Amino acid sequence: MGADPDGAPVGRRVVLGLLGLGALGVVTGATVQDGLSRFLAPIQMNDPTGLTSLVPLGNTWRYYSVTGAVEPRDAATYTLKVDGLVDHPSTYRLSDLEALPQLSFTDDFHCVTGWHVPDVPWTGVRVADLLERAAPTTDAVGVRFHSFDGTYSVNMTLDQARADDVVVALRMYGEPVTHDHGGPVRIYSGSMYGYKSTKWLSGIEVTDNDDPGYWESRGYPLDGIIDE
Ligand SMILES: Nc1nc2c(c(=O)[nH]1)N[C@H]1C(S)=C(S)[C@@H](COP(=O)(O)O)O[C@H]1N2
Ligand SMILES: [Mo]
Repeated sequence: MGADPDGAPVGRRVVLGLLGLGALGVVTGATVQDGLSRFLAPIQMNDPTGLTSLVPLGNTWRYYSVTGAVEPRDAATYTLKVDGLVDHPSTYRLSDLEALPQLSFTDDFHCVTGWHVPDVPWTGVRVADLLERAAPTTDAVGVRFHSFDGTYSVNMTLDQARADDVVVALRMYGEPVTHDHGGPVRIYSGSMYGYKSTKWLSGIEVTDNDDPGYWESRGYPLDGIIDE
């Protein structure tokens, strides 16, 4: 728990505020609560205690960032690099990504800490398509997703990254991915826990290994597959 600019501890006040809104959600119904949770969620960033996941908000988003506030990138100048062990490295602008075939599907989002959000509509470019265009070399075995937060990364085997439901997501709920959800562009890794879905995506690097990423090197399973 931190302190606000006036020096007052924020932890207790934030938790009590969330409890109040959680109760409001119960009496006013799911639609209002969904709206509230999107408005509310930025204050739930940086929750090293995991305490907010115990608050009875229902099935709503927690907006995570292991690095605190992330400097937003403008959609007009955003670029995504696909490089590493490939024959054809390239840099995509958002408009380049938009011009590629888009896959749309709806899926439940599961964080490994227990919360989930049902029926999230995603639209994006399959990582498999970007890898095919890049043409991995024969010694390529893994993929590392990099974030422009400067810290977060995710490992995957080449096969996992090529799964049908692993996308560079451009849209969420039919709208451009918001900054708090990792826009302009984030990964959505269907069939895997949320920590596999890199926010603020800056690069897809093809590698000769499956070395652990940020959470994987802190004890989360290497593959993150949801088995249920
Ligand atoms: N760059 C970055 N990506 C990230 C994270 C993060 O802290 N930083 N957290 C991961 C975890 S643990 C989860 S559950 C989801 C949460 O996505 P959301 O913040 O859109 O709810 O993002 C994943 N991607
Ligand atoms: Mo998570």
